[in-house]
Amino acid sequence: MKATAVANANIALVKYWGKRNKELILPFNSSISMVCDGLHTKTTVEFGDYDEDSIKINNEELQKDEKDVLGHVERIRKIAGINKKAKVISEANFPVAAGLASSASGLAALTLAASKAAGLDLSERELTMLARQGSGSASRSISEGFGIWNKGEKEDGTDSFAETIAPKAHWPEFRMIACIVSEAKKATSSRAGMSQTVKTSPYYEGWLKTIDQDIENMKEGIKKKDFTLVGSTAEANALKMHATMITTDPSIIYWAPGTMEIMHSILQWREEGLESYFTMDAGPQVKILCLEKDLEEIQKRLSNLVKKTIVCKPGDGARLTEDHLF
Ligand code: 2P0
Repeated sequence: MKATAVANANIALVKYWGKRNKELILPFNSSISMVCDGLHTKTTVEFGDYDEDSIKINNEELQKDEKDVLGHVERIRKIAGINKKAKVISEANFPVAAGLASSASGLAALTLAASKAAGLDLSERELTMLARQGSGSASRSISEGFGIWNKGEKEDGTDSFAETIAPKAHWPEFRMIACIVSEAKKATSSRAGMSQTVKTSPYYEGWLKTIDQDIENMKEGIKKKDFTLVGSTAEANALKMHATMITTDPSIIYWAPGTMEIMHSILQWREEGLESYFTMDAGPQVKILCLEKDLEEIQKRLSNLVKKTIVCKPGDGARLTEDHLF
């Protein structure tokens, strides 16, 4: 009863920010993302004769369980109808809880590994719905390439699943450069932050009103490989989400001075004809969207602005491996 899974992080091009149902994790709006080759979590799960559940993430015992990782293990155990305790070891190859979607890759890998170890054989769609209940964005780390998490309409969440819009081979020239502005853990978690935004931001309704158009533009842009449409839609969408964060009471400002410096530089470079776009999540990191042909020049210019960058292409979905961590 042991299995290991690897799942990549994903970066939203149309963001998820706000839940209509917190227990089942059902979002107010659909979101679109790219699975990031190179930002991954590997997780081994074993159900056995242990006295209690134990979880180690990056060599540290799980302390603050904000995502209720143990609850997610229990959810999977119930579905499988087993009662053995779990040993879970998980390793990410990038900074955790700093706005690089570590929970997405972590919960996606845990969902696949734990369900397999528990003897379940779920379809890809079922896996996305189960991962969603661990962490919303994890639903988008199950399937490969560019994907959509459909918000669904039903109260029971059975139509709120993720699926691939375009496989990774559709647009191999697409790049995302994650600029690590700060490795400090963020002050406001995305779970608490989005709940507070829904409750208090006067702009939240305005955000929701514009999402359907963003989703349509993004789908079309990806389908046609129209980089200008994808980049400009993603950048505007990220700015709208941050406008709702900034106008939350109390205000949530995820940007650091280094974040702004990169944003301004990208705007300047575009004026000069070097096309790239920025997007930011619940943290100070800037993710730059560009095409392979411009990567070298952008990296050269970035070397004066930020010490650490990670370049990702469209990546694989979650997969099982025999290479166990214990
Ligand atoms: C996203 N984020 O679409 C957005 C953009 C952060 C900003 O999904 O409460 O960790 O576990 O469902 O998935 C982060 O939220 O939140 C997130 P929960 P999650 O990528």
